[in-house]
Amino acid sequence: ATLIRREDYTQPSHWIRTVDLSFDLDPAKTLVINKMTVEPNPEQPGAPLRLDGEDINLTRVLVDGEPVSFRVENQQLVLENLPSQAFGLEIRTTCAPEKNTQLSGLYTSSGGFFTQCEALGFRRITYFLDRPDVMATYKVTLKADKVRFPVLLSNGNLVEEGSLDGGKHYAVWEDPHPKPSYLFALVAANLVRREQRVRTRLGHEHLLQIYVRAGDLDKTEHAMNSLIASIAWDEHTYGLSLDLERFMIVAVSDFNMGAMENKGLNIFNTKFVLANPATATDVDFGNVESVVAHEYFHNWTGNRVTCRDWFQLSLKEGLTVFRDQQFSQDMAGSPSARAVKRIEDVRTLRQLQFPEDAGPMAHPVRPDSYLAIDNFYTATVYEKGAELVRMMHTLVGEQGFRAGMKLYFERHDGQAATCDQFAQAIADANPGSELAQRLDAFKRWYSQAGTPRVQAHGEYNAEHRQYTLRLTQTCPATPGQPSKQPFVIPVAMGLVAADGRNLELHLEGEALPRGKNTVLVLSEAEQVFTFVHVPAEPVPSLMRGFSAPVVLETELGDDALFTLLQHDHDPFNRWEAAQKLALRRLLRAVRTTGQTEVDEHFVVALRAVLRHPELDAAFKELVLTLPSEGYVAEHLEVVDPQRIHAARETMKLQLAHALHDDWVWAYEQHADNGGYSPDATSMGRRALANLALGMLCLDGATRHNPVWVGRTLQRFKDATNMTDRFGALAALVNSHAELADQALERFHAQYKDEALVIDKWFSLQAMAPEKDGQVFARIKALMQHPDFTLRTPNRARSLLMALCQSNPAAFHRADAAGYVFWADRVIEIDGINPQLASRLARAMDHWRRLAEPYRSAAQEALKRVAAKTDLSDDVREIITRALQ
Ligand code: DPP
Ligand code: ZN
Repeated sequence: ATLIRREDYTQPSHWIRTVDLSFDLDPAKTLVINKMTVEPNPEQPGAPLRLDGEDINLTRVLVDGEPVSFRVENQQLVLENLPSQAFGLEIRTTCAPEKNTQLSGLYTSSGGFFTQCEALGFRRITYFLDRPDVMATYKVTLKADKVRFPVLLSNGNLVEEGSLDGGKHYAVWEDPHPKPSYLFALVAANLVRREQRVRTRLGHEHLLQIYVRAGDLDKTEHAMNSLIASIAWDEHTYGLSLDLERFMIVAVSDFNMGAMENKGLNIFNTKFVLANPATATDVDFGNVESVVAHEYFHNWTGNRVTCRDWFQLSLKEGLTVFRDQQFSQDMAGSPSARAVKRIEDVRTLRQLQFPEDAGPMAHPVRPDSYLAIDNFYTATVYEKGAELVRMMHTLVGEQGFRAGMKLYFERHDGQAATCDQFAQAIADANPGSELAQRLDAFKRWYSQAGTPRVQAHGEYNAEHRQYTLRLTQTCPATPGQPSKQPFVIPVAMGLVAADGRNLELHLEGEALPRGKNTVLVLSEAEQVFTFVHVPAEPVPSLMRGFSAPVVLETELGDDALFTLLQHDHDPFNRWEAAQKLALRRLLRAVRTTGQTEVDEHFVVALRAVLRHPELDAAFKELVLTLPSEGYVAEHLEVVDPQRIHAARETMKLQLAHALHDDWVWAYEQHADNGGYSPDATSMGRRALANLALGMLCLDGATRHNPVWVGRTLQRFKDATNMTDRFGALAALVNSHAELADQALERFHAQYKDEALVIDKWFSLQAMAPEKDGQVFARIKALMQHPDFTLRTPNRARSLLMALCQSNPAAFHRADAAGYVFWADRVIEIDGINPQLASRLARAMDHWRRLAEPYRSAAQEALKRVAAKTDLSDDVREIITRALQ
């Protein structure tokens, strides 16, 4: 394997214009006939054609119908002395879908055929120029046994179908839109469907279909509603319409990713399609809505305009995540519900991307090199990439951004484009904007890795009624990038007076005040902003709405944070103030005694939020939830996971006790048992009720007071939807109540045929707060459970990622047993599914910052994996970087 570099990009030697693929589908041996029209690239006359192929058997190569000589080297089919004009190329291969445990290319799941081609799966189906800048139109013929595989699907439109001899049938599909090979898909399986015809604003009719296994049809309504809403939203917001007569979604239970945007035939992990109130929680409903939207939005941002090369992945992913975030905010509705969604998105970014940016896998949003591209489907490319788009949106405004998108499609529709071209289009549509003026500097966000730190220092001059705000920025070194140039950072901000007023913002030298909220642009290492006519010493509210993916190092004392928590106009910064207050106390405990002591002032402030007459329940739930152990660890030079766990558990228990009556009030006010509706308000009420119940159950279990534990068990039994039932079960499990085992058993018996619910059952046990090694022991025992398997990624993740990524106190053990377990599983899974293995491998990214004895033990485990000579490129890349 060799390192692939962005700067080495060259055009392909040939273009493939049309592809006529025919499949004779058999799980053991599938025959693929691939007839292409190929055109030499005039810029590279006479160059040999090197087609990628992996794990397939080549049986025939014809050029313009004649056999030719060829050779296969380094997983490439090499053809020389080809015609200098367009020619026909036919390639026959066979593959064994049932043996394909990697789930990349053509594979079987529950007896059906499915494909996954992004990023490099198409080469596991046929020899091809498997790169996104080679775009062709596809005609696909599928042949399969009629009884076992009654549904035959591929991209585009169905043009023909019928019966064949020997109990087989066939279908022919044509996709009129040229596409890169990674967007190819086929499905042949025994599935049922929900379908609906919709008419769009332009008056066009479309057929929407969702295919699932028999028995899951009653879980498809929410996905269908989400799809219809996505189509309407993209037309309304960006003027982008569905360009196909038919749009299909297929659910499959064995899938590496969340979902895949294949043209007209999205293939989804069941987890992100199936939802009904009885089996899915509110979080699942929200995820289905946003993933359905995400994949649908790719139809324009990804498919119509695709990526020139895989280094440009964020061109489609960052932009599409931004679009699905916007969509979900619009669906949430009220300003407060929008803020809740924003807070959740930022929490995800901080939990996943900030650590990535601070570790061995730190890479720019547009990476410079990779060994395995699958390793770069990261939080940096996706979530930080979305923040880059959001900053552009902030700098040019809503209308300006829409104009920029319009220009982007005018320029690049039908092309394979780059991140540079996207930024250029947004800037060109907004001449004179802050973005256009500083485009080159802004684009450092694409090329420089690391999370910038912004320091703010404010001074109030009472005599001149002036407030000067000094902002400075730095960015830590990352692998291969020892020093950084300043970033262009939009700082949305306001000033809040001690009495709670949000002040008018009047910058020195400007004729008019800017209102109570403005955006400063920090583009130098240090800048000073002076506000005039400031009546009293203010508390600065900076990075409102989290206006840039940076760490704001605040000098604010507790009193200032209490002021923001109580009065800031910006809900994000109210939440942030509470997080900072909690974080500060947790860090103090970790650095000193290990024990937190929550102070009355903090308790009173939290109580005020919890009992606030106007704040939404969803927002309260976020404020009252403590920062995660991982987020606390991010703020420490040396990480002792056990100390962090102890400090956080103590604080949680103290808050459970100190706010006992308030939790009772919150539970009783919000735990209504009415009909289920997945709207933002109802979801918020359930979230707060479940948080309150968890606190009451914890307090009860700890004090051996059976009242609330008993009520929780009753709630678990009586619940009329999965959110409430699972919330009660989680309360029992997380408080280590004696009744938990009985509830777990009952839950398993009740849902044993619902794979996605059983995944939750595993992960709940694997993520329980560790106590005397019980959780780790249970995870090891659960590995032997008859329902457990490493072959289905969702199931494997439900135990292994839950332990290694989400339960630091169970994973990081003084006896190193967690690391031994990790190394064994990485090696074992690498033999089955390298993409899954490399995700698990990343659990050790941060070993260097661990305190002893964890650090040495972790290093030893990494070295043991590194010593294996037959590792996949995927795992090799992660382990090598970690040890570098
Ligand atoms: N299927 C993945 C996504 O939609 C990769 N494109 O993000
Ligand atoms: Zn995507």
